[in-house]
Amino acid sequence: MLPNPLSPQASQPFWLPPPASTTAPEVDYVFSFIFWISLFFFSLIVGLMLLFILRYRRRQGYTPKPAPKSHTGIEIVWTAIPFFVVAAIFWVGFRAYISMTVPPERNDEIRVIGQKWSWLFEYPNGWVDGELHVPVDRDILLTLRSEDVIHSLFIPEFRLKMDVVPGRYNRTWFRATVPGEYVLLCTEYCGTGHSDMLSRVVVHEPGGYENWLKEASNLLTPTFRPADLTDPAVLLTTLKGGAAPIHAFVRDALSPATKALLDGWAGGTVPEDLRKAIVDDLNTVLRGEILFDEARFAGVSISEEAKKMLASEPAGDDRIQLNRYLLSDAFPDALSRAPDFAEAGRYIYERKGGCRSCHSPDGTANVGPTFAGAWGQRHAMKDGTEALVDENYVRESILDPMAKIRAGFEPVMPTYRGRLSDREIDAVIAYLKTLAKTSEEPPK
Ligand code: HEC
Ligand SMILES: [Cu+2]
Repeated sequence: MLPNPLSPQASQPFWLPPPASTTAPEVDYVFSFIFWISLFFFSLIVGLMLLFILRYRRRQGYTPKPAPKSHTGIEIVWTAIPFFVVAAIFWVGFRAYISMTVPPERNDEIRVIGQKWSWLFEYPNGWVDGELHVPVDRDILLTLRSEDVIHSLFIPEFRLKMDVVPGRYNRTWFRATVPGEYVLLCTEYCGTGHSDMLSRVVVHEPGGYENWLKEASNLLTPTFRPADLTDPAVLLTTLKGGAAPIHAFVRDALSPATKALLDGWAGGTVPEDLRKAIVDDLNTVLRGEILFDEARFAGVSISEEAKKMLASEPAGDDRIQLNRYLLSDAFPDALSRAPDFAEAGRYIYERKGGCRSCHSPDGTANVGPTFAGAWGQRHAMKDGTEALVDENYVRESILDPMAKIRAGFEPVMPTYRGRLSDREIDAVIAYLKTLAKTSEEPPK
């Protein structure tokens, strides 16, 4: 009997990345099995060869005796042994192959799209993201297709590898066992940007995946967002002191690092890292990750909605709602009900649209032109004409990239027609506008 590859005693080669899926021990077992058999026969054959070279070398004054022409016994042995060895390798490998290719009946399906040169993951609720997020200990079915050439999805810690072929769907599945972050890459050479075809796998703790998906796909639905924290007056009066008691709770919610930044700020222009730290912290509050208790609000004037919510011991979505009420009480001007289009646009640029793999935000030329400072400029086109980078030009570039080709670049941008909605294109435009700001310009 072969040892069960799933047993804890299954050997774990130290030179492989730590396993993080249920498939990993099976694959590692096959790997070790073949490795040790090969090593055994390698040593045996090379060892005997060296021994025979020494022992039966030609010596002076010695005539070799004639060797037998054939020996049925030996021939049976050297046919039978390899037969059983190869059959055992087949059995071990085939068993692992079957369990890798046949998905369990109950699973969560995520569709994977490979394209030059990025990955897109489509979740059951329709949200498309550039990263693969999955819950721990659940069976995930991946249905893979390609937009252009052959790619191959590889997650080393999961021992998961599947080709992504144009014109057909491939399937594979896995069950992640260790929460954390892993690298996902393309292992089929697919052109200039092949080595940039990297992404992240995030394995969430129980419950984290649902929260992430809800938050991610909420991006363009109107919510409270700290829209105007670039206004120094708002920050000064509300956070640095001398403000109404309601602001104490917001200050409490800031992380120690943010508080330190805030204390070090002497007024005037709000530095970008401080603004970002505050926006990040407040978004944590908005996501309901911080719970405020009723006692804290004694003598503080808050809205009726917030009072009602506080009294009802909110959980889940209600908690998010409560924090929104409280934040809007604290920041009547700094929070808007409108979605933050620029922030959403950055998300589309980095993840959903995968624009980042070709367009840089910082001035470095890539496969495509950089977006830094592009807004409002006149760009030379291949056909000798010029185009102004404005709403219509960007929209046309996204939906019909071949209409105008920028001089000095190849016409390789894929169309996003049917893949980005009008609202999402608006968001990308809002994001491009933020990249146009130069340092001399006063913050809006
Ligand atoms: C595969 C690489 C690639 C991807 C992905 C890509 N682009 Fe492009 N893009 C290009 C190239 C190359 C050009 C220049 C040639 C041309 O004008 O078509 C370009 C041109 C543009 C231009 C005109 C730029 C200028 O300076 O005139 C805009 C705007 C643009 N892309 C927006 C986007 C957006 C938004 C996305 C994501 C939703 C995106 N691109 C994704 C390769 C890409
Ligand atoms: Cu690829």
